Amino acid sequence: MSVKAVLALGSNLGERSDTLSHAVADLVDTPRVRLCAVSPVVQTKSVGGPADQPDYLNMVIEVETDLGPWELLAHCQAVENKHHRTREVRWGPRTLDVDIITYGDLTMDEPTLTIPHPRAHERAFVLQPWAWMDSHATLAGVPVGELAAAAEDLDGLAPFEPGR
Ligand code: PH2
Ligand code: MG
Ligand code: MG
Repeated sequence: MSVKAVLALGSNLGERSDTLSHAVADLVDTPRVRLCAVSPVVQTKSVGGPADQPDYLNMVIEVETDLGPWELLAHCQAVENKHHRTREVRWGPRTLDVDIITYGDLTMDEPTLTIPHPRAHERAFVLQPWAWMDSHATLAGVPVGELAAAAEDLDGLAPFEPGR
């Protein structure tokens, strides 16, 4: 059985754009995770965590997978680790963050994995690229474009233009 899942990627340290491209390739470098759609990359002001962090690049992808949710989490963490992700400060700067946003229609709430992602509904850095990728997408029944328009961090988001 396979399921569609939405994954969010973020990077605010190092060669952010290269890291995101390589991470997408790594995430789908197994027959068990297949790429369905890719969002535009956006540059975003950091939300939460220590002040004065570098801006993020963020994007989302849609995949079709026959990994279970825990297997998919382990897979995302393996890709984070490959890109030298460290976990020192909560919401601190990072080379790569890969979060599971949705996994089919599954809802679950465990200490180390909550699906849908518990803050996705209020984060323009997830919702806006998602809406651009899939104009019909909904989260908890609400169009993601509507959620993006209401998100407090929407002002800090701009399409990423490499080399500018
Ligand atoms: N991720 C966080 C905390 N804050 N801010 C932006 N702009 N983009 C992120 O990906 C992000 C964040 C925790 O994962
Ligand atoms: Mg995150
Ligand atoms: Mg994360």
